Amino acid sequence: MATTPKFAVEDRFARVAILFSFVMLALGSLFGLVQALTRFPGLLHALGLDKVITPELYYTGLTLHGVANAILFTAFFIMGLAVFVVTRDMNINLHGPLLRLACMMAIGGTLVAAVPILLGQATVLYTFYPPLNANVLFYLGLAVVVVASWIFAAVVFHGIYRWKKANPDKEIPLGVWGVITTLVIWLYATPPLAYEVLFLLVPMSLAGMPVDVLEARLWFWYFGHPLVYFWLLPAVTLWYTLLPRVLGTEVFSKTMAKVAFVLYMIFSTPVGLHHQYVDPGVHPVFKYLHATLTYFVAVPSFLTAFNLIATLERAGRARGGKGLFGWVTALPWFKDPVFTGLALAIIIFGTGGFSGVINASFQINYVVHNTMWIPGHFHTTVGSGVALSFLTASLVLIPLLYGRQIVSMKTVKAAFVLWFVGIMLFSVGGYLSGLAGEPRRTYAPPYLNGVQVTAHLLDLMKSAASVAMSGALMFWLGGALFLGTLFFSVLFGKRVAFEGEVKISPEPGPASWFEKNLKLILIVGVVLILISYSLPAIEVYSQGLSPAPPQGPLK
Ligand code: HEM
Ligand SMILES: [Cu+2]
Repeated sequence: MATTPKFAVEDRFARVAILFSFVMLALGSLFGLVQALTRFPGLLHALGLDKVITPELYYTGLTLHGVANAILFTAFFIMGLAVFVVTRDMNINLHGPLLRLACMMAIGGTLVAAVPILLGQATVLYTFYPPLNANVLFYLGLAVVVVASWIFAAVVFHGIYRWKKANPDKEIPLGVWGVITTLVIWLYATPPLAYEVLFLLVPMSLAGMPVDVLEARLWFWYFGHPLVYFWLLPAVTLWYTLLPRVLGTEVFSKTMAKVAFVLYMIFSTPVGLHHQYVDPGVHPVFKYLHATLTYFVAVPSFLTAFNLIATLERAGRARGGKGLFGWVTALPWFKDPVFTGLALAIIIFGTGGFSGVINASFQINYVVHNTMWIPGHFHTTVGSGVALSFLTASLVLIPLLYGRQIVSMKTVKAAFVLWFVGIMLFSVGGYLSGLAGEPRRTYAPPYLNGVQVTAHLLDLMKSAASVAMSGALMFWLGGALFLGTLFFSVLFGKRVAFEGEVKISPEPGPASWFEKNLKLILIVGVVLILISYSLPAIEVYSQGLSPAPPQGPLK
């Protein structure tokens, strides 16, 4: 089935990982629908679902939604994509048995973690904040997935290292730069998470050991922020490589792209305290340090925006676009679905990026924290900028990896439109209802149970929430249509065969400053992490911990 017999093992890994990731997305998104419906009591009643969608189902579903969509869908797709990019761009084989081991461990760990979630014994949402307590299988399952990801990273780095030894004077292809950046960030981010899970959460779950909330949150968010760049960078890699490919051009500036990757690598990790502005017990000076570093990490995103827009302008002009904006209309907006999907994902991500800069502000964060503003923000970033880019890439990957054609591009385009309009309504509605005070992660928001909020705010909240949730239903429908088409294509699509090589990245030139100084870049990253996290860690540990006993999630 694989396109190139040379990559039989690697392609099998990619096929399994990518298909599994879509199953996770389908499962997780099913509960996105449940969450949206809980905020439409009238509709629930009309559909006779008000007895079915209980608070228990809402919170269990919200846990599954976050874990399956944000952690598992992304991680599995990223592993499949990384293997595809590295094998094709470097023309190398990876260590087959270890790759298989990583795959089996990751899937096994996922299934183990899924059992307690589905049984309602791990309703701790995807941040699994203690003292909320889950069945130990939840923590152990996720720990196995993390160990599998380390084995995976070792396999990929080993392959890249071998290639580099054989080609010391050659530039690392741009797509592989994306893979390296993604995995480096993951390796920077995960050790403290492993510490939290193994030394705090597992003992809490097994032996009822109390856990200090602030200590656990510090290490969770140390991991949690770079996690968002772990999601984003593969999408950025697709924007730098696949987008120009479908337009028949190259990225405007390879050097600027590498600068962006390096800045992401250095600045993604030392910023996690921007999720903890409202947490007491961390000195505001450290929060300001992380806030400042957060603004630095916006720089590579702006570089990416400039680079991509310049690439698009060049492609539009090459197609005959004239004048100031003629190149925009010259682009193949609805002609080439791969272009459509990636371009819409980038536009949606752009809007999410701006709300991210708002979240990062120390003061404004106090207003939006834990309101529906936040789901508005992250469904435009990971929930669309990333998810939609991955789905779009699968239009290319499914024929190449599964040897099947996509059954209907019309359905794909309809799905994109539903998604785009839906997500815009969802995010704008979410921003407004959030500003009016609508809480997130809450079964019964104030407008549903008659809590007194200033009347005009309540009105705003109500109407904005219904806009948001109509958008959620719409983009859920787009996602379902898209995933349905993909599953159908993998199973029943017309068979296609490919001849010849597939390259993801532009032709590499001679080794540049970036290749020669990768070690230095990695060291700078570690030093920044040490500076930004040793100070809050010293504070948290020196002021004395106050462990709290474990709590059931639903009492
Ligand atoms: C496909 C359609 C989707 C719908 C209808 C949907 C809907 C929702 C809604 C309404 C919430 C807020 C729940 C609440 O606070 O009451 C939510 C939370 C969330 N969503 Fe989605 N979503 C979808 C897709 C996605 C995707 C693709 C991702 C990530 C890749 C994602 C990640 C998350 C996360 C991480 C949360 C927060 C969970 C938590 O607070 O623990 N969602 N979603
Ligand atoms: Cu963050």
